[in-house]
Amino acid sequence: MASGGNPANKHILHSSIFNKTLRGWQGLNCEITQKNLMYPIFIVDDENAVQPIQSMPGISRFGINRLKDHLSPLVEKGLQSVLLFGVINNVPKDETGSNASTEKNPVLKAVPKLKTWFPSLTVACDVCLCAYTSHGHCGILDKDGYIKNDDSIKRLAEVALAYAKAGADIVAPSDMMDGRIGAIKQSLRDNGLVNRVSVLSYTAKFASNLYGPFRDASKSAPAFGDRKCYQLPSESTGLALRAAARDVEEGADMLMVKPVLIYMDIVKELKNKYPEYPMFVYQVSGEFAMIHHAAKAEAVDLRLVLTEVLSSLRRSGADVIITYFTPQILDWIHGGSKL
Ligand code: PB1
Repeated sequence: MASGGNPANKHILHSSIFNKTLRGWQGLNCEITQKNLMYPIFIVDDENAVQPIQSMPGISRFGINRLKDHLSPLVEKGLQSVLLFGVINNVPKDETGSNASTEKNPVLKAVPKLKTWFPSLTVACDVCLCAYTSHGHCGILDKDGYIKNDDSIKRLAEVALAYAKAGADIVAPSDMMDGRIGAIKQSLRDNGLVNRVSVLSYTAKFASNLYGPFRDASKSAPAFGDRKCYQLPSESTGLALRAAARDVEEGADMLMVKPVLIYMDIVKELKNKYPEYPMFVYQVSGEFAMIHHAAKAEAVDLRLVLTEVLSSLRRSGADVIITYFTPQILDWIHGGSKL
């Protein structure tokens, strides 16, 4: 027989998948462990509140006095990182989001407590103005309602610095203003914090229709218009590539694509282009709701479909998945079952 044997033998696939071990070897880079998860949490300014979020079943806003009880069992199951979002009900909102960087911001109160309660937990703070501005946009506006980019990135750097000074390990600007990464890095450098606070850039964040439940949860919907002048068009790969090149140039430590389920092509392209950067993906509120309601309607099995989605995100190049399903996933992992 010519060297190489019968070429038909090369195309037998069943011999690679006839048992669980063999199948497991086909996707070793798709595994999900605690280090691949970041848990988003809403922190509200009513310190004793637990407020279930109607549009995100099973998810609540927590007052600072209820956080320890909620997180302790999750940390015991190996939770390694959280992403904090502030929600203010009793604090005035204004044109520049002043209270994003005052002691009235519940996240600023929560960070030092979390670092004390859970020394091993990595704490990231979302940096944006929309939950603190009267107009609900992510930046500062001029009198005609257009973004004032330079004023916005100056303000965002102030907010990021406040979180850094409070003890945050990571600041994560989700605003999508041009140049905010450089402004935040410079502010951290000027304050002697650039070597111990990481910048997770929401690099390729699209003007998606999948943010509705979050905006309900954080009361951060724009009072008028939309965010299409600063979030990327869903059709654009080029702008995602340009955003990543910009953020890498300005010193981002880690990159992110958001949403993810319908943007995995972008994840793969950015991970291939920047393999030296941890790639985060954000399974946003609308994605959470879609999967939750499909499972509730018994159209899919939650655990099976979520496992398939998560391993697909890893296959596309995601290193860390920001997901509201984190508590369930920790339960499954802690239960010893492979995800
Ligand atoms: O889960 C989600 O939908 C995330 C929404 C996201 C939070 N970073 C933003 C999307 C939006 O409302 O435009 C909030 C913007 N700072």
